[in-house]
Amino acid sequence: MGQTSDEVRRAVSDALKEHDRATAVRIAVEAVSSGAIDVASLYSEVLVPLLHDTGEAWRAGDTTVWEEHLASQAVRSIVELVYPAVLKAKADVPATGRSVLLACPPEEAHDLGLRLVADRFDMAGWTTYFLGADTPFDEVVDAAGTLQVDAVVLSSSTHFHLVALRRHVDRLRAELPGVDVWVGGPAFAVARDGWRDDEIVDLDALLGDAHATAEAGPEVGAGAPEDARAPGEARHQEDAEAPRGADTPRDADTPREAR
Ligand code: B12
Repeated sequence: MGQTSDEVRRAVSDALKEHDRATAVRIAVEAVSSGAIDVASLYSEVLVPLLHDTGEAWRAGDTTVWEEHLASQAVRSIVELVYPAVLKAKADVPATGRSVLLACPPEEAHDLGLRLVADRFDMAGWTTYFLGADTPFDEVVDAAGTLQVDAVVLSSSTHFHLVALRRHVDRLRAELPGVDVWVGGPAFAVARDGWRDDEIVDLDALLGDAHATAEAGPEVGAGAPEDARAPGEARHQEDAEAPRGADTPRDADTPREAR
């Protein structure tokens, strides 16, 4: 009987408490390569709780900033080492035909969370471009244009960056008509108002929708409602009709060129 995710999490956490990065990484990677747990469980039941516990221990003064760095760097090694398993999971699902660029705004160093989100988009059949921490505005615009992406996803962990992020998102929308611009991350847990049109509240639903469309084929996305909507106009039309929830942004499942 393979290890449970709880047992893996405890073993990785114990190794990190001993500052033993090699053992922590080996246990996590072997749990996936042995098939005991899959990548999605490793992320949601092992790595995310482990880093949140690290943050709570730091806030409680039970762990130091250097130990937080050690833990987050060990997690980064694990994430990079299980990437082949992410690509295998991706190969097992139909491609959605959609692409997404993922980045953290300027001065935001917390990109581990977004890195996990990028893998989730990959495993749901999207083409992903991960730019990571502290990405200048103009570089996001240039990349989005050059790569012809359908969506841009920004992550923020520190709420003191949200004012700048608001301007950032509005400028991106103006510069990238027809491209979805979505946000997410821990910073929104404390400041959700004002981000209803932007925040992905339910990533499963968004990825599920795109997945359903890919499986059912183009006729689901294309056709009925779209005909009446031109890029950009769609957004305004819907605002008029009903309050817009970004849980599953409505045109998430329609490739940009089909809008
Ligand atoms: C690791 C860490 C760091 C690392 C970052 C490593 C890296 N490259 O990512 C380092 C050491 C660099 C760092 C620095 C700092 N940090 Co720090 N950091 C943390 C810590 C411990 C863990 C964060 C993490 O990786 N969590 C694990 C990931 C997987 O979870 P996550 O980020 O929540 O992401 C998940 C979801 O939110 C979601 N998600 C994330 N992004 C998105 C985007 C979308 C679109 C969607 C749908 C979902 C989504 O999916 C992820 C997986 O489930 C947190 C504590 C905590 N409780 O989280 C503090 C924390 C985030 N840091 C904090 C602070 C204050 C700082 C510093 C200012 C400290 C300092 N004085 O230097 C600096 C700021 C640097 C900067 N300019 O940004 C505070 C933020 C407080 C606030 N709300 O503003 C926290 C909460 C600690 C605390 N308890 O106060 N930090």
